[in-house]
Amino acid sequence: MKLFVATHNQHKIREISQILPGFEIVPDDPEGVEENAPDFAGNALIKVRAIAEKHKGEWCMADDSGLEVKALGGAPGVHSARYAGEPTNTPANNALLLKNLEGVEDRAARFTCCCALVDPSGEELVVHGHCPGHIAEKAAGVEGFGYDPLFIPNGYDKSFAELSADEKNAISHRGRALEKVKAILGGGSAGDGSRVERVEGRGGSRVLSWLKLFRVVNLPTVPGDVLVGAALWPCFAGCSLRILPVLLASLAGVFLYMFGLVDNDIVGAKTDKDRPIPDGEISFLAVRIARFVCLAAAMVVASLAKLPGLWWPAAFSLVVSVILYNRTKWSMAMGVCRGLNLLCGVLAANTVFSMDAALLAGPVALAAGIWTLYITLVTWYSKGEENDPEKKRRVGALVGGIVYLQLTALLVLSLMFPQVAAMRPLLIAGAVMLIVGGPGGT
Ligand code: ITT
Repeated sequence: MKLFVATHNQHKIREISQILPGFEIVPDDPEGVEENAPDFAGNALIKVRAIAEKHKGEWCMADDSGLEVKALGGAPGVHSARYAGEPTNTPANNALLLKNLEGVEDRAARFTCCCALVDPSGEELVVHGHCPGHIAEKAAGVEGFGYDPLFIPNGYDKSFAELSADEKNAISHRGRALEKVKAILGGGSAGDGSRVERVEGRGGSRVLSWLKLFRVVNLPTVPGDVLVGAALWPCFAGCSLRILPVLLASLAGVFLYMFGLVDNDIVGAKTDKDRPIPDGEISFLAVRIARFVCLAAAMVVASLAKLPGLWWPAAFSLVVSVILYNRTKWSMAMGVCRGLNLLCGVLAANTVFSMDAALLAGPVALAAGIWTLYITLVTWYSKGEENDPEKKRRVGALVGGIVYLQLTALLVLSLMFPQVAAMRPLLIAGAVMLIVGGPGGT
């Protein structure tokens, strides 16, 4: 497929050709246009519109990119190419950047790439890619172009100019933006469609980034595990359900899950795509603090709820399994996490140990075992889903289906055992949430 690209920058053309190998990249100089928009998207649109006029019925693209340095209030930003004045002079730009950062400790920065596309029908699309990092004290390396010798991406101790082209493209702002372009050109949408930022609908607030980090749609499945576990205890031990500690144990479970999600994104910060850390939407420091806060919040809630002593070793094992899963990606470790979640619920509802309670071991082991197996199989099956939209949809249904399984289990238990009648209002609340919000996705 032919793609006309509005640029006179040969380095960009080389990188675009490397990242989009299956496409015929045709450079076209958008002569005489003035890049005077206040943001990357505006400038990319100015450039692409200038060539789209000439290539009606074809795909056209422009890349507007630049470096944003936190301590300089986002400069050089849209002025990256001409930071030291007209005409573009890379050594002068780099020297000025180093001079402006003399004595500055916080050297955090990010590269941004905005690709504006015009499709054959004339519709305009805009996608972004970011690469967070910091500015080195001095230049290093000879690869790449522009500010590459000064920019050290997060998780690396080498500058962009010291990485090979493949290494840079795998994590760069341009690489990330062009992955989205590839999805658009390949199928008319960016994979699942959600990542296409329509020109008129470009968003992405800080709040949204945090919601994305905590995968908010998935959070409701966690208290469900705890509640099912908690419902098992009174059914078999013969006592009635203590609803408040159980609710607080569910909350502690949610915090432990949030701890796991943040830890997962920290571990995958170098390799993950379209996540708030690699996209530069949330800083490393902020997520490290968030990871600690989530763990501490779980412990505070458990202490306030005065959860029984046995809850603590189960919660500790859960944290260990989470850490293990994030670093090994063993499906079984994820299964064990969710099985332990259920066990935490059982132990939270536990008031006294008695001989009768020993009967509980069988049903609990069975429930936790089934749960561990189900989650292990779903996790194992989900591998590679990011490159397979059909599989992603099926995994979404399997994960979303978890809430229905939990509600059904709770319904059956509450109908069979009067001891858990106290659960019924929760069941109604859960059902209402499902009707209003639908099940969580992947
Ligand atoms: P066109 O407008 O013709 O595409 P340009 O070089 O003027 O070429 P921009 O207006 O988008 O492009 O300015 C981008 C500047 O940002 C570029 O000149 C570099 O100084 C810097 N830059 C962008 N991407 C970069 C990268 O991957 N590595 C190093 N510097 C980069």
